[in-house]
Amino acid sequence: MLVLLSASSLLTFAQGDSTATCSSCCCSTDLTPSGIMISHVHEKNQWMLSYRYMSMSMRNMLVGSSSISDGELFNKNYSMSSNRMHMDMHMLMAMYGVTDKLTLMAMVNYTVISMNMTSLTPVMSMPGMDMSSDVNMNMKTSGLSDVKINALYSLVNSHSHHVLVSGGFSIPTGSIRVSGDANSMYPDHRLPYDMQLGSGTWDILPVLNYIRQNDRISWSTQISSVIRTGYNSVGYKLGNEVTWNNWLAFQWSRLFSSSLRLEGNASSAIKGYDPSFTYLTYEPATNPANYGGQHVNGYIGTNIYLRSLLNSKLGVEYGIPFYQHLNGPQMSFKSSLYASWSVMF
Ligand SMILES: [Cu+2]
Repeated sequence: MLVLLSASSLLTFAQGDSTATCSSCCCSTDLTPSGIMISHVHEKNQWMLSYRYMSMSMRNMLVGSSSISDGELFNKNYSMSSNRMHMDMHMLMAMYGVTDKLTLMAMVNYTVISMNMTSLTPVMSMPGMDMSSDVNMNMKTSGLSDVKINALYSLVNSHSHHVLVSGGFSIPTGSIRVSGDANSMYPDHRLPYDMQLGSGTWDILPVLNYIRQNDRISWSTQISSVIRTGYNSVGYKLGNEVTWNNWLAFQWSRLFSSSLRLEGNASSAIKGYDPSFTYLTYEPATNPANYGGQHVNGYIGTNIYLRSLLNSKLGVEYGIPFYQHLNGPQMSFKSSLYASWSVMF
């Protein structure tokens, strides 16, 4: 059945049907990979709903681009080391075309974060200093994260060129006061910055996006940023961020496309601090200077288009780092996975 479907779609494709569908309905032929949230506007009165799942893994600690051993960490007066961290995000998004040029978008996130930690104890029997890991601990947070609202405006929307600007806000709905439970490593004490669910500040989210669309090949470049407007009620602000995304996608048939994406990101350290950490300096994640840095990630992805099912688009994308230079000691990025499903009506 599937083979028949794709064969028939290849035939329609060969007959030049793709140009007709593209001008009338851009989302279904939008080859944008799963990890890119903002790339298109909708026609007037058109709705899009999507669910997106992101899973991100982090491993081991870096200072700059080099890994740091537990012994070196101990020499820097830290007595805790994080060896792995995992973040799952469930995102629900709605888009609505107010006019053919202006689209509004809202996104709600539910986040689950877990981190494994080891306490460092020197072992004196060895020459130099070796570390034993006698206590392993786990921290977990989950809950609603910051809600994002965006307005997308199409500057150019011709058959082959798409330029849009987007402006938005991140509303501080996610908690910045999550504490550890009674038998965790932070009993009734606030968890480190990276375990909190929100930024605690109103953040500005500008995006400039360009897509070049040919018959079967599309490519895109996008610059986006997160600008923090002030300090949160705890007393700090997360670093500002700028991200540059470039992707290239190939449409094999009306059902199926593949993509390659390169993402560069730079962010600054946390400014200010959480006063409850003043005497808790044994863990790298409680130091505001150990945040931010630069990274370049590469992604490979695929999309499946099921037009008969409410113009569905299914996408999966997987990425690994090519370069990381982190203010640290800070845990490094290991991999991320995106999966998304969107419908249009
Ligand atoms: Cu959309």
